[in-house]
Amino acid sequence: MALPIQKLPSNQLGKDYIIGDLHGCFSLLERLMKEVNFNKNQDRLFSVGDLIDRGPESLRCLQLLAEPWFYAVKGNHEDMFLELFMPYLLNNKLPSPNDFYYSGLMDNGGEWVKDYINEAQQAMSTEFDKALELVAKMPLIYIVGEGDQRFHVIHAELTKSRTHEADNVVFVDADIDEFFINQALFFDIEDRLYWSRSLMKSSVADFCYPSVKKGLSTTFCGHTIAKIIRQKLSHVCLDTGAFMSINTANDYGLVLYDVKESQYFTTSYQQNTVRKVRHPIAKIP
Ligand SMILES: [Mn+2]
Repeated sequence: MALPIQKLPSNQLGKDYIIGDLHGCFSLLERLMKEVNFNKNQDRLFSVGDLIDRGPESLRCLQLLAEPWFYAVKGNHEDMFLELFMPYLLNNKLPSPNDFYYSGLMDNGGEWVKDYINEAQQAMSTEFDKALELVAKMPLIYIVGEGDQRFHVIHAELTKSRTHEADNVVFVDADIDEFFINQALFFDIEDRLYWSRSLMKSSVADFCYPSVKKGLSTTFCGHTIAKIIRQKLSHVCLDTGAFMSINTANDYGLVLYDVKESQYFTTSYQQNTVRKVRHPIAKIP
């Protein structure tokens, strides 16, 4: 059983990169990794989760979980995926359209799983089985490094409630250290870790949340799509809508953030080039 909250030392040898929601957009990731000359022997690639659904190569993205340099937290899409496939994982019972979680996954871009059903054998394909086991081991939070090097990787938000109270609205490092010791989150905290948009979504948030929360290290996240990276209460949202760029010529795309150099690389299905943008993260002085 893999631990839900995991700690890693800072990377002394190479670089740490973080990618926004992949949603099956494997070829965009490949392009970005090539551009930065990603070194599989010393660099690390963190993902804010949502590897699957909506884009063209969901299973290929899940296969990244087998790589020793790849670290992804569970997104709400992996959570929905696991809820549907848990009976299969435990008892080899294939999901059926009558299952409680079935339409949830299908309505959210999960039709790709049907390609891997082997009806004759009443089983999923071997490659799917392998990926499913890896998803079941994904953690919810990565705590990386210490002191002013420290950062977190989560899917959505570490919010204390669903409200928009400007004060005391997010957890801080000390709380997260306690989560680590307990290796557990209350159900509602876990739910908001997957689903919350309190900080990133609302226009309300634009005027009431400063970019930094005292006591909370930089917390990379995804889940809420916008055309730009946003920072609120130390949460840095990297979801710039990779899959949205398949059908729209707008400025959506996949972002790969380089922690050490404070810059990001971005590309989309509408362009063959990679753009590099300097983007320092605001910190408490
Ligand atoms: Mn997402």
